[in-house]
Amino acid sequence: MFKGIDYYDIESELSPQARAVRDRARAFVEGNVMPHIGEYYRNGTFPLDLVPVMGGLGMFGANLAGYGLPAIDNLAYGLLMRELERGDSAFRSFASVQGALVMYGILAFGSEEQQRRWLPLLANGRAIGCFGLTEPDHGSDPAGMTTTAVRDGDGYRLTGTKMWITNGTVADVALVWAKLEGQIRGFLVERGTPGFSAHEIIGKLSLRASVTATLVMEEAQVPQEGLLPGALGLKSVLQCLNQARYGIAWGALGAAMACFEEALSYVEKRQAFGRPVAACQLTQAKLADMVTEITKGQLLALQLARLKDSGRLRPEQVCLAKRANVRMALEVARTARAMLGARGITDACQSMRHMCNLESVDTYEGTYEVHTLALGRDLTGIDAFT
Ligand code: TGC
Ligand code: FAD
Repeated sequence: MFKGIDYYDIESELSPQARAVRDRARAFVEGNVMPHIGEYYRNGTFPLDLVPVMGGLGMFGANLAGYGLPAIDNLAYGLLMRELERGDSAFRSFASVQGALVMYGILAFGSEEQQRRWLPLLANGRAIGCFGLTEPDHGSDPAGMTTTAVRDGDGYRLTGTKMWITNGTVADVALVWAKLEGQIRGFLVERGTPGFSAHEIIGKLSLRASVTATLVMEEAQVPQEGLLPGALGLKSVLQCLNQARYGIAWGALGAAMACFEEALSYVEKRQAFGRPVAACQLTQAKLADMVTEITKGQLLALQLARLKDSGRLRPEQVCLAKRANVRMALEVARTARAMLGARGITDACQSMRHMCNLESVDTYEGTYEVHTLALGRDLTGIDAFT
């Protein structure tokens, strides 16, 4: 059973509710993810039969309130994301897209009718959502999107292509961002909508256990009720991204902790030059650095949760944590992979799988560079994006 690493006794800060959420998620990952993840990764599949199970465990939109949603605090939510990503980034990604991007978007910007219809279904995993923002030619700069919506009778016609969309081919509903009369608006596009199709992207060397797709809209016919009335402009998009980035800052810790635990356990047993590899000074230096960086990341995430729960969280603080914790996890995964020697390049170990996944996590939800520039702008007041 995964123990994790808690060098600074963060456990003592956890409420009984947070511990219960963490323990439930840990048991789910131990029982349902770990025995099969090697196979999912190799085959490039996500186990859709686990979606209602995750829904039943309250894993979707867990920190949201209303419509019977769990409304757990953000520390408990962070631990949930951490445990899921300890199994594989694909599971945290699924929960992020479903809860933090789609459900949050509907809750924050949807009509009451949209909320009543979709939130219970998405929460219990009886429906799957995806979030269509990125386009083939506009990733870091979504303001430049070319997908357009035009009014057509009582509804809209959407034309454009969205790319790299998690869950695109398995989603019942896509939250698609498009420009209507020049302004970015959000639309709920249902599976089966005339003019709308989704196509799986194959050949990924990262996040292989997650479904990634292209969404094509050729005058897709979206009824009036599909428009999210409250989503106006890029700011609404970025509000959704903040929620998901918060979860990623926590999730990355799970991947890092899994890699650390795997590397430590291996070097304690593996012999070289007649003694355990753990007895080598260079190995101990690696372990000391890994645990230091993970602990710093944990304290960062802990304070981020406190800021979010007290309503004082600024978007740039989320950028800092997403940027720092994902890059830290990537470094930890690379170091762990090296410590596992040749065995570390096979799927008998998990560190290289986490390492490959984290390359995507470093890129999506704002690349490392985008968050660097967001911080630079916050610190200097000078926009260096262009
Ligand atoms: P900019 O002028 O900076 O901002 C427009 C308006 O938004 C406000 N704002 C924010 N609001 C909330 N949260 C934030 N993080 C915000 N950042 C900015 C800003 O104050 C402004 O408001 P107002 O009232 O003045 O209008 O816009 P910009 O065009 O300069 O772009 C800023 C930039 C580059 C940081 C932004 O475009 C960006 O974040 N780009 C990265 C794109 C990205 O992250 N895409 C993610 C796609 S979804 C995904 O990857 C899912 S992965 C699956 C998974 O999660 O597992
Ligand atoms: P680009 O924006 O083309 O960037 C290319 C490189 O240029 C990057 O290194 C970037 O940092 C750098 N760069 C860009 N601008 C600057 C600058 N001003 N200064 C310095 N460097 C710069 N999107 C969705 O909408 N929904 C999803 O569900 C989703 N899921 C994804 C799942 C996976 C597995 C992946 C890999 C991506 C997913 N994405 C999703 C897309 C993701 O958000 C984008 O890949 C990301 O925003 C970067 O866009 P891009 O790939 O077009 O890179």
